[in-house]
Amino acid sequence: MFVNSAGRFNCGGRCSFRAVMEEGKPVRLVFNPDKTPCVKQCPRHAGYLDTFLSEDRLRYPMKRTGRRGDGAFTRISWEEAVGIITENWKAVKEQHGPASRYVNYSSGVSALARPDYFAKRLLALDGGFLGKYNSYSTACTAFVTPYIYGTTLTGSSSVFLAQSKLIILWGHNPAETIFGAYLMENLIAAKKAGIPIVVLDPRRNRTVDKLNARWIPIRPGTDGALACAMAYEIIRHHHEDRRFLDTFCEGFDHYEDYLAGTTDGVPKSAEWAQAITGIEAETIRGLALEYADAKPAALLSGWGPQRTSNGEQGVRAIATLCCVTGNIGKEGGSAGGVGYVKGRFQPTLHAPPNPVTEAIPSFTWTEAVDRGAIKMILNLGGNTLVNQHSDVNRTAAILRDESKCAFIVVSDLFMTSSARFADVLLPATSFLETANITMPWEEGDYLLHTNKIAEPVGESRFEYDWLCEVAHHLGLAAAFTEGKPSVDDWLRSAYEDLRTVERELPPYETFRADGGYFYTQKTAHTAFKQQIEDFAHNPFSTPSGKIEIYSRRLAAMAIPGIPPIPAYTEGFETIHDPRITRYPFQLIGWHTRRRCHSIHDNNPRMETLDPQCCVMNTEDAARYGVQDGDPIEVFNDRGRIRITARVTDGIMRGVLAIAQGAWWQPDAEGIDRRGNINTLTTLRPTPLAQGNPQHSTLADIKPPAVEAKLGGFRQESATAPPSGKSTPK
Ligand SMILES: Nc1nc2c(c(=O)[nH]1)N[C@H]1C(S)=C(S)[C@@H](COP(=O)(O)OP(=O)(O)OC[C@H]3O[C@@H](n4cnc5c(=O)[nH]c(N)nc54)[C@H](O)[C@@H]3O)O[C@H]1N2
Ligand SMILES: Nc1nc2c(c(=O)[nH]1)N[C@H]1C(S)=C(S)[C@@H](COP(=O)(O)OP(=O)(O)OC[C@H]3O[C@@H](n4cnc5c(=O)[nH]c(N)nc54)[C@H](O)[C@@H]3O)O[C@H]1N2
Ligand SMILES: [Mo]
Repeated sequence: MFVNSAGRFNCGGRCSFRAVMEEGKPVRLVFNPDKTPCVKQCPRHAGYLDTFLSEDRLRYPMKRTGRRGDGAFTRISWEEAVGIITENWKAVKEQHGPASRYVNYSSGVSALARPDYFAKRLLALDGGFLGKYNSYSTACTAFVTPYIYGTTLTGSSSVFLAQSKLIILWGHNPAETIFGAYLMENLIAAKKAGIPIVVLDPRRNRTVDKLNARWIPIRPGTDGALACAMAYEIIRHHHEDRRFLDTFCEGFDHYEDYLAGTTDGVPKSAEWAQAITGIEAETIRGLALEYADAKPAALLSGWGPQRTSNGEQGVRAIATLCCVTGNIGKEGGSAGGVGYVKGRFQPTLHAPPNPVTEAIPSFTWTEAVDRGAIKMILNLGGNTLVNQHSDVNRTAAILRDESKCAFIVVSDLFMTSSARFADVLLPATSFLETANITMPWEEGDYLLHTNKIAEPVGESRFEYDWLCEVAHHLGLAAAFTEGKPSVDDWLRSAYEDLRTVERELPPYETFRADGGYFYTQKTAHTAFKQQIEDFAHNPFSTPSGKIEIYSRRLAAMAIPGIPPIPAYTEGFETIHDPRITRYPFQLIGWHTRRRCHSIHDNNPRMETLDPQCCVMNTEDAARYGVQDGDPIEVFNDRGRIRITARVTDGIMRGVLAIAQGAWWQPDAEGIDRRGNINTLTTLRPTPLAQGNPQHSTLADIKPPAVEAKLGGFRQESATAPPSGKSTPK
């Protein structure tokens, strides 16, 4: 017996598979790399059954017994859980108003029927909730890209990489981050065809090895300086595309003055950038001219460089470099920016209007709790309540204060660090246990259907089911459900709507039975092709109708650190921060292939692929007397981590790296024993987007000798349950 189904995680891709069933249970999942090639790069799908059917699953609703965050809970019935939620839901609205209710960012259910969608739907019908904008993924780049291009759809289909003469992967690691089901396939094909590939990253990332690419290490947070210097050198050598700049760009002359040093007396030369980026001036000049002369050339940016304290400016400078070389709107070229690709129509569920118009940047919710603006949090299918947010010690302290946030609901599969901060903790069904529809990242001519292939674990329920009961108690059942008693009804209805525009789609029953649909007609899109080929009829969607190198809108905002041109501005927590004397390392993170964010951290099979560690440079390690495999402490004034050192030449001197997503497991002293990087990151937002600058973090390490005196070393294994986990009674 087989059932066709699909993964629905925020993993960079989307996989279709066939579950082999025995006695009504999935025993094996068979993937089809011809259909969703991302499975060739992704080891995580091999861990789906282990992770999601693990003994660690939450099995019944619980309520908190001890202090918030201590992790002591007692078992309750669903009826009681729904009763407590309804009571607090109403009380918070009466005492603090609807705008004090907040649904936290979450990506555990990356599909059409999302728990947070249904929660916001019910809140909107019940007077409203505090809205949010921006994500943890692309806060800086998605916010600033429209200032340049008037849209976030600046990406092109990766199939056109075959036409590139040079590919630059800028802070990009698709061998691990996937970034759409086809990208790595097309990069591998490009490499085989002899197209040179360069990777700019403080770490020698897996993509460098996978593609046998040229690695140029760059100091974290200095990408904007490199882009400025490349533009300067290209112009100085007269290799720029002047016609492109004159025709399509607004205010380039201001930027050119800045590059030449007319305004501040400092030419933004390769030598200038060498001191900032740590890259030899000759290398910078060489790369600049190589990029300018390879026509077309694709400069693809990952989102690592924009998760920094000056992330917005870096994005602007890199996009400008694409203008300087005239690579925009051309097959095999690229435009920079956030890089979302215009794709097919997707199914949607229409949200009722939120009567509350106030919204916060999603990263700043802790600040809103701290000033008393948020009194109820629904954290459904996400771990950003603690683990994936920044400065988890400060976050935990804010959450522990019950005079601030009065009520927290968490719905998850596991006792995560976020789950431990719930007042009511609900067991959710996993993707094996509920149907859904899921869409590929960016490009992809397919749509997948996740089918139910296992019975719900314990008493677990999909969030829609209990929200319907809350709706009933609020007297809003009819409006909330619109006559659709189950999630399947919502899926079918959205699918039928989609079929009116995507006419190739089969009937719903066929789509569901096949686990999705792969369109026979393939799409391929080059961003801004129309603008470049027929500008008179297709202006850019900016106020000037051109690509805005100089932005009047940003000039009017006059935000410190955000000048009107893409000048290099240094953010906070850089090597020029006075705290560098105490915390001499720049700490960055990355998205490891062993996890999807925090998912699979409790899967020991995945741990063997990429054991949680702190990567450091050989020379730095020698100075500190650290050897590969030594236990070390990584710390700053926000927190401490005990972790194993991994010593290598594959990272710049002065830089440490810890993969994001490990489960925060503080011991009695508050020292994290598992290696959650957010123990050390800051809550201070970036200047314009108010986004998460998690790669701008200063830290120091303590070598093993000091560590031994501190009382020995113990790093939690991947299998250990988080401390504080209590067996519900
Ligand atoms: N395996 C796996 N894949 C995933 C995910 C996952 O959790 N696991 N998550 C998915 C999601 S939701 C997202 S948003 C994406 C994230 O995708 P990205 O944000 O692109 O991924 P990161 O690994 O954070 O960063 C990419 C690279 O940037 C480097 N980097 C860090 N700081 C800097 C810097 O200042 N300058 C430069 N030049 N490079 C820097 C890192 O070393 C890393 O190799 O990945 C998606 N894919
Ligand atoms: N330092 C640092 N922090 C980061 C990042 C970084 O690069 N560096 N990356 C950021 C990015 S790009 C993102 S997108 C965020 C991701 O942040 P989150 O969206 O919080 O991602 P996860 O940690 O995967 O959390 C998903 C949760 O959903 C649960 N879950 C899985 N399946 C289901 C289900 O079917 N139902 C329910 N109810 N729950 C389910 C999982 O157990 C897990 O606890 O993290 C951000 N945090
Ligand atoms: Mo993300």
